[in-house]
Amino acid sequence: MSETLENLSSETRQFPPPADLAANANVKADAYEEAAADRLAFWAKQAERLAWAKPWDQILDWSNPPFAKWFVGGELNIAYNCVDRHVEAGNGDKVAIHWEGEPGDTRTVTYSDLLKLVSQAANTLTDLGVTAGDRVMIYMPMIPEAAVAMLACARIGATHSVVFGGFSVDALATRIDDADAKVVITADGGYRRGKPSALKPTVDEAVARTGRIEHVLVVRRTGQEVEWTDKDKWWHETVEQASPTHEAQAFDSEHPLFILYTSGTTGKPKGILHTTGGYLTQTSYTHHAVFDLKADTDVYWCTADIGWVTGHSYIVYGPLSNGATQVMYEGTPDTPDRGRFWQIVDKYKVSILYTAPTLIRTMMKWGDDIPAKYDLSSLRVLGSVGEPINPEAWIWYREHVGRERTPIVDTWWQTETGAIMISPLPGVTAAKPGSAMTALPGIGADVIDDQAQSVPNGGGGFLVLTEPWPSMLRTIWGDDQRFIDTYWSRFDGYYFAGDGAKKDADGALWLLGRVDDVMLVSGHNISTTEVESALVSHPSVAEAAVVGATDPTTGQAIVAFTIPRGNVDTAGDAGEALIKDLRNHVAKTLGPIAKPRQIMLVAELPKTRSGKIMRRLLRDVAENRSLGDVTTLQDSTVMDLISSGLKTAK
Ligand code: 6R9
Repeated sequence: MSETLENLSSETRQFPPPADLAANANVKADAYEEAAADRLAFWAKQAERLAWAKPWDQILDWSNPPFAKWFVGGELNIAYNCVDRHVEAGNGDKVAIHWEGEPGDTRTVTYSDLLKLVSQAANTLTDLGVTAGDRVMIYMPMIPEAAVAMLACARIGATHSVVFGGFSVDALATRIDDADAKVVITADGGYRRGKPSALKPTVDEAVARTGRIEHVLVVRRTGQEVEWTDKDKWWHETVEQASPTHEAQAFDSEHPLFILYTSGTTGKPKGILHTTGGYLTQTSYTHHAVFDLKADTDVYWCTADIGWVTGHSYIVYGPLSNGATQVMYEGTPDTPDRGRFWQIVDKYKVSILYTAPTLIRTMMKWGDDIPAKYDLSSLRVLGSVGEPINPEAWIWYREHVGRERTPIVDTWWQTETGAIMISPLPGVTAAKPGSAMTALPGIGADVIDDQAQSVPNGGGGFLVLTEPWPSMLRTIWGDDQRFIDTYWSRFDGYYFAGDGAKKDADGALWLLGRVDDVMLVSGHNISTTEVESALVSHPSVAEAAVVGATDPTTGQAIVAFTIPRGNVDTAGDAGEALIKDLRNHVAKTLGPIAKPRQIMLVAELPKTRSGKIMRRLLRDVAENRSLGDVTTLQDSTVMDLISSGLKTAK
């Protein structure tokens, strides 16, 4: 049986870039030709965006695949590139971070301030015995010190591993053990949903459990009571008292920069290892190219948490290496009210906004009138990351946030790829809503079938990356074999991303979700994404998650969990009528094969901290099983809500 995906939907709308943006774009169409003519020379040119202490001898060493080395022999310091050189160039007074705390307190951090803080933190870490190659865990709220901590580690060659503030003791302790870390940097807590949310107690328990940690550095953010142990040191009594000068030493291009754990769907989390020169080259270039960043005039805002790879590459390393001015926000989008994001855009005149489909769909659910109250005319480029963006959410984003002017860049990438791989270029691409369009210049991507043959336009299959790229993961920390098995063994010579994808008639790429989530219904492979998008295109639906549940006649059957829009009546017969209408709507949009067996109306969906729907848990519900691992859920009460809602609905 062929494992190739069916190609069901046919979205045809297309939006060319505005003429002025196209005329002044940082990167134009010729970049694709330049990179195609000589890929390695293209990346060497991008590496020259950075300041190297020692030039490289070789651009790429791919003599021992899949273990790549980029810019071999070169040396640089990441923190110097992200901070010092902007100060040296006379931009010390420029704002690096407009920080907005959830309660409304603010801080302005200039590049000079950042240099001082990073130098002080580097001196403190050195005093605590941290040296190049040591691992440091970071478990922080969204405050400037989170970025400072990362840069201070990079400055002294220590490898950081950031864990989402809010992950459990178990998740933190497992990661401390796997990375064999010796220091944790944390805070007493941070503000979420209008109140202080503690972090330190989780660290205390994890530290007690692992026994490996020598020191815990604690930022005072909320002022809440904390337990104190002899390992603990206040940030304000150490870092803020330390010498503000620190000479950055250059490290090898392949020196380890960070380990970031991906939860994966099953098994032990994978510690994805990224290194120095190639990673910074690609994050810096893609931030410049995909967002068209003009460092002198743009105000950039990425709403991701620092604990997600998006926060690493597009809050810390990409933007700061480019000398950007950015907004950093601590809290949740509905505190104190549902207009908070738009109020921030309006207040700081944000011109580039990078967020996730889950947030866009939430904003859709809350209603068009909320963004309409704010002045969003400063926005000129909008980005999306984390999941496929349904065409209807894309259109809503453009209409209600971009006011029908701004290009949208739907950026596909992964923790493993380190930086954006597939995306429109805002000044070049006529984007289609729901498609990430094409591989960026210098990147090789394809869709292949189960025989590893490239599928023709109109076909569907597996997304693979066909060439090594500068910011690629170098291995899974401590487990080279798992690195080979997970990514390089399914198709010879290709990186297997784990996502399903299709090519449309023009060859544009449409991402269709994880292949583990693909449903097999009466012998047809159907993607969850397409059925979800069909549901979201119905005017009564805000969000939908679709899973395949075991079925005696069809093998698997489609079960959908659907959140109605705020104003929709779902009580009694109205709910039944809506469900019937939705089943028919999907059948009409995608064909009868995609008609869900069952649709449940729910108030929430289970999501990870980065906003990805955890379909695995919904499958457990659909198949009446007890729930699997819920430790990476953003809100652990959601599953109770869904299960109890279903019981009362029956
Ligand atoms: C950056 C990030 C990676 C997985 C990836 C894919 C999904 C991310 C996407 C997208 C469709 C996009 N994904 N961006 N799917 N369109 N624009 O999200 O990293 O958390 O490691 O997740 O996210 O399934 O394989 P990470």
